[in-house]
Amino acid sequence: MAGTAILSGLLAATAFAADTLGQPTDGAIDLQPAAAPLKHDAIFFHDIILMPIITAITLLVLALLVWIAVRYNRKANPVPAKFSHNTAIEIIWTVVPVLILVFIAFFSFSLLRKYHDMPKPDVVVKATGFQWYWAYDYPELGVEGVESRVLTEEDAKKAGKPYLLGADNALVVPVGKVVHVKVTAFDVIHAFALPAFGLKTDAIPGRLNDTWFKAEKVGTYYGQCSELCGVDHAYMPIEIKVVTDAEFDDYIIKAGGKTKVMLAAEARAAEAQAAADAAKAAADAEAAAASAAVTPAPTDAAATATSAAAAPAATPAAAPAQ
Ligand SMILES: [Cu+2]
Repeated sequence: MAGTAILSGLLAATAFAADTLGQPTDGAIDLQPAAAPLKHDAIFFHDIILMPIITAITLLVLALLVWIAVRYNRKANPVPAKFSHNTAIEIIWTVVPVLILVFIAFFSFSLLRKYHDMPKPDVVVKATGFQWYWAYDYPELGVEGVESRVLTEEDAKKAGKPYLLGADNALVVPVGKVVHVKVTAFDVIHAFALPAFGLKTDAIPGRLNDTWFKAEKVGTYYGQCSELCGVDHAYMPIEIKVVTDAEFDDYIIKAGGKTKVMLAAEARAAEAQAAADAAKAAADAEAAAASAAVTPAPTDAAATATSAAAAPAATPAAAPAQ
């Protein structure tokens, strides 16, 4: 009875705790709701593949324990059987777990493949872990060293952000675009993790790890450093702000960078300039060749005459000096 009451109480609590997208919810159980493809796949793997298997095995073992305790206790079964070993049952309890593991491995490896088989990126960001904050770069867009630090409890309250999850500068990315995150660290090992996107990648000094996500909804999403990295490990949150394309372009320009459109226009202009330069050089060369054909070149005889005429004049001038 008490168990049922606790269970129904728990269910009621979870039913009332409407999950907030992108951050943990008080009183909720289960995984944070997904806001990116990898997380949907991870939730499928957890809820549809793993949980039923875990539940079935737990119930089977519990049933076996109860059956043995009831049927074969000293009172119910005063004369125990003397046999040992049973080939058939030993084969079964070896083969069945192997089959279960192979079944799990099939889904597990296909999920792992999705993490590593990254679609072509629209935006590349680099996240560097420091003791104890994150720094973000947009290497292709010319924005570097955006430092992201934890907000004090008071500032977080003012900004309406959860304390220990809210940061002063968020990592800003566009919605519905494939974002590659190059993860590394400056000093010790950190980890770049964000539950709603299904991200968790070690940030290792001297190494560049890759992960990716495609945020499905505009909003603010929170994660934390997830590798014990020192005394302020709990104070280096990860805040990702997902915005529209136009807002993202604004952000990049304000941060001193150039948008993809600007870079493409610059590349086109540089190409046009190079083509114009090449055309001008070709025209110049052609004009030079044409003028060379019209003006007769000095003949060898004329050159000899000139030098012969100059030579006697030079000799007497040089003579008095000797
Ligand atoms: Cu850390």
